[in-house]
Amino acid sequence: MSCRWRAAVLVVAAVSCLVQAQHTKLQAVECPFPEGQVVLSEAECGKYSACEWTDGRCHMVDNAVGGYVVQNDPEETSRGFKVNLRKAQDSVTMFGGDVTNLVFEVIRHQDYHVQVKIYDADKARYEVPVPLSLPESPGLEPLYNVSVSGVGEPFHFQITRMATGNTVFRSMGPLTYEDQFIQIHTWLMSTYLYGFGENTHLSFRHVFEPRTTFPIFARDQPVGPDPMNEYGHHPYYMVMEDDEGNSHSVFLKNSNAMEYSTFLLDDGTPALTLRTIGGILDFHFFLGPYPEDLNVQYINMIGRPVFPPYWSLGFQLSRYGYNSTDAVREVRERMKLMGIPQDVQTCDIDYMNRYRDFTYDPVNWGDLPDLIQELHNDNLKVTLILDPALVIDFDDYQPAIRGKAADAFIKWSDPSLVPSDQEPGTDDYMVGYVWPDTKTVFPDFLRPETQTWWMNELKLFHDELRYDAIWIDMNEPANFGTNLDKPWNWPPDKPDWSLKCPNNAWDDPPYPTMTIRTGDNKSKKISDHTICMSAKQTDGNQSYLHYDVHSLYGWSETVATYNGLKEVQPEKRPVVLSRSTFPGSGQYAVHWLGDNSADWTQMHMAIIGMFDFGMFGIPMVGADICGFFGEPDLEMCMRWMEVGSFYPFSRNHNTAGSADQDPGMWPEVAEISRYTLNIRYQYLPYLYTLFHKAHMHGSTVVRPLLNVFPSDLQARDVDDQFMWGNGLMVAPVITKGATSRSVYFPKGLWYHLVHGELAATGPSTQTVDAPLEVIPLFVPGGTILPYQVPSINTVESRQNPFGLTVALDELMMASGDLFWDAGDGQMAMQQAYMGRFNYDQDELTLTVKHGAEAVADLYLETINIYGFPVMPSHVNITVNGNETAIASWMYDHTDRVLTTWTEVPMGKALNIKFLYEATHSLNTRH
Ligand code: MIG
Repeated sequence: MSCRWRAAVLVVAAVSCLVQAQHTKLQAVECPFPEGQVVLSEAECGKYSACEWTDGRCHMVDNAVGGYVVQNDPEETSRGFKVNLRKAQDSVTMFGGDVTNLVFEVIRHQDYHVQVKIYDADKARYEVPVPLSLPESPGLEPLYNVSVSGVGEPFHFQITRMATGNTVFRSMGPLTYEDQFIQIHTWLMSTYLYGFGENTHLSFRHVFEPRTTFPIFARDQPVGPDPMNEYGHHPYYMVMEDDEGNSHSVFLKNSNAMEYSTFLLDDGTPALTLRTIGGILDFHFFLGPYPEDLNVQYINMIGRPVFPPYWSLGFQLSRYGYNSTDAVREVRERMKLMGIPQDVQTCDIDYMNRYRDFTYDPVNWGDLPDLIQELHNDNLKVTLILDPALVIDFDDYQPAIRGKAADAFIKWSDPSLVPSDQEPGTDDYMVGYVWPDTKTVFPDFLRPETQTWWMNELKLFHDELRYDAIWIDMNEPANFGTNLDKPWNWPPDKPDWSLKCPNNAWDDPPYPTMTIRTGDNKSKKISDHTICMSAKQTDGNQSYLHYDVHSLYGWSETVATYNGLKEVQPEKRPVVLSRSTFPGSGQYAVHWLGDNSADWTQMHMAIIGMFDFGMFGIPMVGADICGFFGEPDLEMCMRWMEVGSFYPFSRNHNTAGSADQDPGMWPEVAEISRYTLNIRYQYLPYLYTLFHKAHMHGSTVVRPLLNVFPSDLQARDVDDQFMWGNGLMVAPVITKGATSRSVYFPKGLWYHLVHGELAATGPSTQTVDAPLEVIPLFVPGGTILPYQVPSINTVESRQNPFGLTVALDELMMASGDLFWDAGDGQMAMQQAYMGRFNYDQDELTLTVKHGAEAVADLYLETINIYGFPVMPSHVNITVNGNETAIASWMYDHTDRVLTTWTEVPMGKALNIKFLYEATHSLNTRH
């Protein structure tokens, strides 16, 4: 008898195998405790009726006792089915507030996408107000089965991949569903688990042994090696199920504070626990089948990434604590003197007047408008930072005055909570303290009025300072000293004060999650370093507790800022750099990985962070090159500039008070940075094409090897090498003192990018030379990378001749494409250029799909063919069918690289034939 209940067809099936599953020993499903993950005493365990002490361990009671019972046969709905669940035993609880009646609902979307919601049958609970793109009607041939236990049985559900029978989700043990504690466990098909964030992962692939728990909750938390919750909130993971590479991914649409634990059951089966302290269980399952398909499927639902303007792919320089316009000028001169490419100059909070948003320091930054003009004249763009918190000066500070008029700020959820010492004029706003010397309020960006006010402030500010991009920091939101005597930077001449959160269910939830005991959490509260959970926010229709929408703060500020920038410069693509993100943020924002340190491990973690954010739909990402905190030595900064030259978001940034670390500081670093950034700038046309694809289709830009080679088991553990698309592999040295490194080459031919000699035939692992000045870069056979002669900035490089790097595979074939447009402005597809390059045997063709005008003045001049077997006797070029003159060619016998120089328009169909002596065979490769 089948134990599967297929969602697509309403059949109520028996559940024999599901019942069986209930009897599996579940000692490993430990009870969570507010005190910590490990409960050592029986007495402690005994406080919770949902837990029991057996074999020296505290674990969840059996599903039949602690879970829910299925009440009825599945009821068909337009898109799936529903069943009602009831708590098995009312007295069994973790923290109380158990929801008695639940609905388990399956909603079919695409064939590869099914949603499962578990919610309170009697009362609406908070649901995340972030929109998703869902299809109007479901697919007809789902790749999945969803089955649920039968009437009267303990509730349990399972999703399988029909083609293989692989498990996608298989709930295990009791479901716990309390007002402020929801927990579900699942068996996993393998330990090839990736994703979840924003966290500090030491490896891309997750660890199961020992049991590993990470919190998720937006938090101003510098990067470090412990499992910590960082700035963003991304409950999204992927599992690779089998050797073929079949994979699924799961999004839990929930914005409350969460945790996930990975562990092995006693029999070695991998398992996952998900916990959240509010909202509902709202899962989206994707069936791929391959990792890159999953990204595309998920990202199309949450929103495809913003298309960055071309200039933002150039190198960016920043630091906290330039402290004057002259310091910026000095650094800029250094960059020019050293000939290091740069496109963006960033100013951090020190440009502001007393850290007030929308102002600038009249003394040290008094000529900031001139500096911006100088930088613009120099073909650079300027990014300015803004913090969300605004000073409570409602007498003299216009942005706050206008904000108050718009009633733009976050309030206490109840007037009785407003502290008695509240400053006059602050009404029932929640008042905190961040950078400015006066207390602050926090805009509620969910409110339409706040969005309008913010837009207007951005406009007025732009009238004064012609910024090109806005960096929104501190938007977790960060508040200093919450619950402590006073903030660390509190003015010493004032009596101690800090934002103190009340003692109530929201600010002291029964299970505050691991966020309170990891990282820098001094008050051991969920509100530590942020505002109180008892704040109230509203979107005009509905009000929300900050407890629920805390992790949406950055997202909401991002949307407001993006829309504001569209108003400020309608003819430009908005560039918003946000620290806090939520699923969907990628439609509006780019991201950097936050406050890291000058540390070799963190150089590695940054690659993992880029992989994670690729999964989260925010491909324009990078870490602070050379480290934010701490001071790198020459070697570290050189290695970091090498790898950072290949971050999509490539920015060197530094904290206040530490020594300058811009690449011009050391002549050696300057020289190597010039060299590696020139390679970046050379291949920017390729990177830009990848970003266009990400924007149009939801594909990733930086890829882990497993996305490109999903059935290669070895590739699944590689997280110290990364790819740009499928066509370029970066294998940086991120180890102190190393002068070589081991590189894993998946199947196929791999050439050294720069000189074109064959590096490896994969699959193989090779030790590659990498003295201090070398970053190993490879191009796989089969690829054509479009490039442009690099220059000191993208304004110049975009005028330069094009070239092609053609890397032949074993069959003498290769292909690639190029997207090209004005590089900024609203993308007009009919005007944009799309060229397709194809190499087959001895013939290279360029097909112009559309937009020849966009490349009107651009020429293809150089073609480098890697793996070319013999010296050609003749090279014949036709452009649009007419023969044209060939300038010259050169063949390097040792490297087997053929280079031809010509000058043909990029906008016209092109065909190049390479003719050989008949005696030469094409199969001379070894
Ligand atoms: O509390 O604006 O992550 O990049 O330089 C520090 C000053 C505030 C944190 C950001 C960092 C930025 C810094 N900011």
